[in-house]
Amino acid sequence: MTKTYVAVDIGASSGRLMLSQLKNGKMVLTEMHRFKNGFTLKNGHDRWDIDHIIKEILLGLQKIKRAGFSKVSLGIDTWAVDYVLVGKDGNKLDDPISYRDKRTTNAIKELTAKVSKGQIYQKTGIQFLDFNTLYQLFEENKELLAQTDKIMMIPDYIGYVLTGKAVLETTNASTTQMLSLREGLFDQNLLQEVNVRPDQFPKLVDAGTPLGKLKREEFQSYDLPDTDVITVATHDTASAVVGTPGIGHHWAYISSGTWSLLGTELNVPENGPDAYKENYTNEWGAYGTYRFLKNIMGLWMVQCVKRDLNDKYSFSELAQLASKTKPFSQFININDERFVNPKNMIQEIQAYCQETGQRVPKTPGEIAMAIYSNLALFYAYEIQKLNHIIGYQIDTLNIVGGGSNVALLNQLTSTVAGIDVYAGPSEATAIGNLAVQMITRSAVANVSAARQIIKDSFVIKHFKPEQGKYLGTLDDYINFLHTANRGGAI
Ligand code: LRH
Repeated sequence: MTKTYVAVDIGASSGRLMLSQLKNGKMVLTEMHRFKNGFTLKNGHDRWDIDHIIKEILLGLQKIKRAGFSKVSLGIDTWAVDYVLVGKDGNKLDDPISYRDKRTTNAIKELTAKVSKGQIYQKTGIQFLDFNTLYQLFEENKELLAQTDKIMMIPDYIGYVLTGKAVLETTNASTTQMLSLREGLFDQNLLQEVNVRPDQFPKLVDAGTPLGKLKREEFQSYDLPDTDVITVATHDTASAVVGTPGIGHHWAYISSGTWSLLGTELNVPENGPDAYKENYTNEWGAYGTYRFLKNIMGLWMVQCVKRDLNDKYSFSELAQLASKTKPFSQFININDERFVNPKNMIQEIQAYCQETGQRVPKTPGEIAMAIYSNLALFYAYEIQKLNHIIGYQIDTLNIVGGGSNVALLNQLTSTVAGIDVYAGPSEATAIGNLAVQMITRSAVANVSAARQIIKDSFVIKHFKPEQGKYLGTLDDYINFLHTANRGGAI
């Protein structure tokens, strides 16, 4: 019987259940369920509604069963760093707080007064983002932490609710900035600094470990398929990298969604002085690889603009309006902290342009173009930095994720970076999630075989640099960033 695989892939703005089967050596993908996600203010913090997410997953599984699939394999991936505190009775103590909550604004400064930044980077090789789990735990309510039996990362918690089995999957665990890069275990000193005991985490497991059966008897109000859950690369970015076709010799990727994660796959981590200076990260990838990358603000800015315009325009309408305006009309450091969670993104962008003496974008098209132009420039600058750190030239950029659908952005990126861009698949995260399940079930041999299947199964568009266009713009942008210290990354 043809095996059926389901990816539960949940991002900061939406979640989906994607169903796949291998047919004639190709991956056939069908979206079975999609739902909105987001955080809301509750008990003084921006929180995720985790019960709602789980309800949507069950509804999606019910649709799958009713579509005639009675037995499936399932993997779960979500965004990184956030966690659920689970009490001794096995229930969550509260809804998880979002990494965009303001509680960690000063945490890096406070914690690194005790353990230096250099030491933390030496130990973990993970970039400094003030929302890393390390800083969230540093700011955690101490009473709750004392009542906590287990700290579970979001996808592990979902797996736990579905199966009753608790694990800590390593691709996601590495984003805590608490694992030792060399030993692969929690760093005891860092745990002590945040008042956490090692036994408060479930046991570490690698991507591709079977977890257990869905407890159908506990969810009797739903009509559910017989489901075997596999712990995949539970960090969405790790799944996206598995799901990247890997076209080119020295290829880089951008997993382009709410965030743009730009980097390359390494077999040996790189946490020397240059990587430290540029705040590059060595997140753990599936099958012993490292995701050497940088977080770039990404389509979050467009998502906020869409929201600020009361959803009057779709993403593709915004891109279309943008394409009618002139690119590079203003320079913006899109990684400026002010864009992490502003009250109103449009006003924040306009204020930034005003303060830096630039033309203020006004229409929806101009605002969207300001974001796309500066994303492209930021990507191009990061590729230069990446080349410098790794000591060889990236020759091809694979853009995957929802952002790979924005042809305008792909073309601008290719031109200002002077590099061939391959765009797609847009569902790389779900595809990587499915690929790890297929490898675990021995239906696919390994990641390179999976990447060949991905190349054969999905539309991948090629963008070439437009010769002679926007000459000098990247240099001007870099100069802009370095004037008045505007180059500081978050
Ligand atoms: C992307 C992502 C990214 C993390 C951020 C918290 O969804 O997982 O890799 O840095 O969310």
